[in-house]
Amino acid sequence: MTSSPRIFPEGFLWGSATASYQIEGAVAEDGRGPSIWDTLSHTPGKVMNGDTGDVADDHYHRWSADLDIIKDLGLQAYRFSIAWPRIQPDGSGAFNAKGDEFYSRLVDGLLERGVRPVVTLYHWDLPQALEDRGGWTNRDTAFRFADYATHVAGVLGDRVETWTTLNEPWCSAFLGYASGIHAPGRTEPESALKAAHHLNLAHGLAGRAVRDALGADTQLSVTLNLHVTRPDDPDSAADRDAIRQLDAIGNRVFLGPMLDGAYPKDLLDDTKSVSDWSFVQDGDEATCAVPLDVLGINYYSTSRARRHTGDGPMEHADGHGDTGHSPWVGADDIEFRTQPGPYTAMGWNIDPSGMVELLTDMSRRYPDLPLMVTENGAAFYDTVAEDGSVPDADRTSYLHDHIDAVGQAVDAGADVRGYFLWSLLDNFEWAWGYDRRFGIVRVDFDNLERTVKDSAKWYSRLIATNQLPPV
Ligand code: IFM
Repeated sequence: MTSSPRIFPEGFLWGSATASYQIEGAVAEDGRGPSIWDTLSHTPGKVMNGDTGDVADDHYHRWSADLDIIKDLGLQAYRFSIAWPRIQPDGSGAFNAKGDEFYSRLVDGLLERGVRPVVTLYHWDLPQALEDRGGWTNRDTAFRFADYATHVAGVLGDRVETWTTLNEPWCSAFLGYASGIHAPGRTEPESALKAAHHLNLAHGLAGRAVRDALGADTQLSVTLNLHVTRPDDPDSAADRDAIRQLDAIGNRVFLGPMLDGAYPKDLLDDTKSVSDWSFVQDGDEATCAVPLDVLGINYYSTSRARRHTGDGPMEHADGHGDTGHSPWVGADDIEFRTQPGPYTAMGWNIDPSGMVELLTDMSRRYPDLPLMVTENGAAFYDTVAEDGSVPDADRTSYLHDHIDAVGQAVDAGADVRGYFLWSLLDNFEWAWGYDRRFGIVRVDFDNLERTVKDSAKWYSRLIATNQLPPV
């Protein structure tokens, strides 16, 4: 029996995503200031093979040809981020007209090609000058972010409808300030909690600033990488409680203030030996809860955890890399177990059921809030065939199964409005440099030539028909 192909609702938005530091390059050009990722990537031993984003995909110069690829593939929307240090080199004070012009050209180029621009204001490239004053541990950074957001809204607001404040603040706070695998590379658990709070505050302040500047039609959003973690032994109360704790420090630390207007009490209890949270001031939580029009969700894989008992060594298979410092603040006795395969090149397990679980769960928790998958995709070690093509069947199969999972969630009642594939281009994959390729378009890092991979052709067919093609 052959089943009929999955059809997506009319108007379902199909796009792809990138981020400024991962693709732009031109880090010292046209007045851009240094960011924390410039600093970290130039610190020996912090990024695989000593890679940096100095050149990356050279998208800063090749943007027009990249937009032609977007158009040729039929993508309906393109999610990109703005480099704060390109717009405001020191993170405060003077703005840089050349930065405004670059993103203005990009937005015009998208609109000319019939592609909807979806802007993310912060995808991890904090101006280094702000980190020198404490970075996200400094409350003032949240106010500086709102000023920067107001400026960008003024520059692009006549042409951009959808505004995302932050991308994956969990990574900024906990990988940046607790495990230190991401910039600024600090390993201070209390600083991570402070950073999380100031990111929540930054979201609220900037979201309000953008809405005030652009009016009620603005589509306001934030993108979270919510963790789907399952108990090692579902019958163990201790393991189930470990999952509750990880949900608090991994998910509700942002969902609470942003969507419910308060930090969850269990989170404050779980972390009380690390911090008394006195950096949360009266009225902050209400500020964080700026009303949203859509919630962006990034999903890649699942994890499995348990309370560690006994003296044996702990596994740290949470997929975020191991620096010897845990990003899971207050959860030192929780052990992440190795998941069964198959895996992507990141070592992440392939588990589309997590996508269904996450989308349906979020829709149940926030029934009035539409969802958008703002990132999903996979890194594999691609090979180039003799004819020059890139037959990345493993990526196509991953995409097929995860997009099918999105469809299953929609069938189950989740209000999902669109899907953005990560990523358009192979790019700088943070601590893993150029070793891990997520693109549906190959970038040859010797000559920067682009090659459309087979997965992109498959995705293009899906967009053209709104039906999931077979693999
Ligand atoms: O490359 C990253 C992206 O910057 C944020 N989300 C996860 C992707 C894959 O690791």
